[in-house]
Amino acid sequence: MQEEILRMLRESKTYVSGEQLSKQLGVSRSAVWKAINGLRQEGYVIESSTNKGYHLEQVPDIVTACEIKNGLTTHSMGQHVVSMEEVDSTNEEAKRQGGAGAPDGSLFLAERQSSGKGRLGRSWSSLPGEGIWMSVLLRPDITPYEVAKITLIAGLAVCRALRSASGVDARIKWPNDIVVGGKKLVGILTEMAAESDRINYVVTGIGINVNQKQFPEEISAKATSLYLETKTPWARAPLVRSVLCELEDFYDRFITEASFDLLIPYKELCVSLGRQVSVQRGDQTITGTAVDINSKGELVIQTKEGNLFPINSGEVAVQGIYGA
Ligand code: BT5
Repeated sequence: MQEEILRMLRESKTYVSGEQLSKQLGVSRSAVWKAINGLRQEGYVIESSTNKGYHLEQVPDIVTACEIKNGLTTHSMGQHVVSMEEVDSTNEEAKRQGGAGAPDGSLFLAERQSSGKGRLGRSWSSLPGEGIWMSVLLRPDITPYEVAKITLIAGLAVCRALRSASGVDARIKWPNDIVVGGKKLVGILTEMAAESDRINYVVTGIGINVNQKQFPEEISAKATSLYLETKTPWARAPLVRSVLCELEDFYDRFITEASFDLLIPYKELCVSLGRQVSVQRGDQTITGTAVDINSKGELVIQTKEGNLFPINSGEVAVQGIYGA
């Protein structure tokens, strides 16, 4: 009922009377009053006047299902939303629910992650309320070898969404970190469950630093947030919607259009190309220039001897970007 009341208050520019709300929803005036108080507790500022009724003055910066779905234009991404106050990791929750049959495009969000995960067992700083900690569950009909492309799609979609929503000069560090001015704004962790050559599901976990004014000391030299880049706070729900729209657009084209070449828009935003890079392969360090991304989505490194090495995973240090 809170959702319905919120919708009616949003649609009305003036006050909506308690009577109107109770009639339309078929509930008592005191039930309306209770629901209004519930919304206030979530942070909505709702003015009430004895004669005129209720008026929505201010919407809080929260990432509840109700806020995400308000104005969401996708057909699949984010149509099923699980929003939590706290969880170990939204990727872990997506995997649990993915295993239990949650639909394609399901979105898992949390205000706080107690064990936010990076790659290779690293941790992801996920302070409450300051960032977007989200995971999208996908059920693509592709082979496990093609999942690397989903990783690229996620990076491209998030990069485009943040560029157009906030104006920051976000770029992609291959395969899917998003950086601004050499610092990390977004981390993406893609995981999958597959049996031999069949994918059960893919989980794309996206961590976006939004309103942090500072970071824990161990990452402060390499992390940045939209707030730090623009000096303004950002409402998170509209950013989530932009990410979902871009993600759906690229993902649908990837799945349905045989001629869609993801690498064209990807390379335009990829900051790794043309730079000096190095990567560890077993006990060998390959150093050279990142010259291309091939059709498998691998980063191609050319050594000074002219040898070409395609890299499909691993930690690539890019000169001029954190960690290098
Ligand atoms: C990543 O790992 O960049 C993937 C991060 C994915 C996070 C999302 S949040 C929603 C979903 N649920 C999860 O549990 N995870 C996903 P990696 O490339 O391994 O980078 C991790 C490293 O980045 C750490 O070792 C730190 O040095 C640094 N780091 C940690 N927190 C950070 C932050 N908030 N901003 C920037 N850098 C951070």
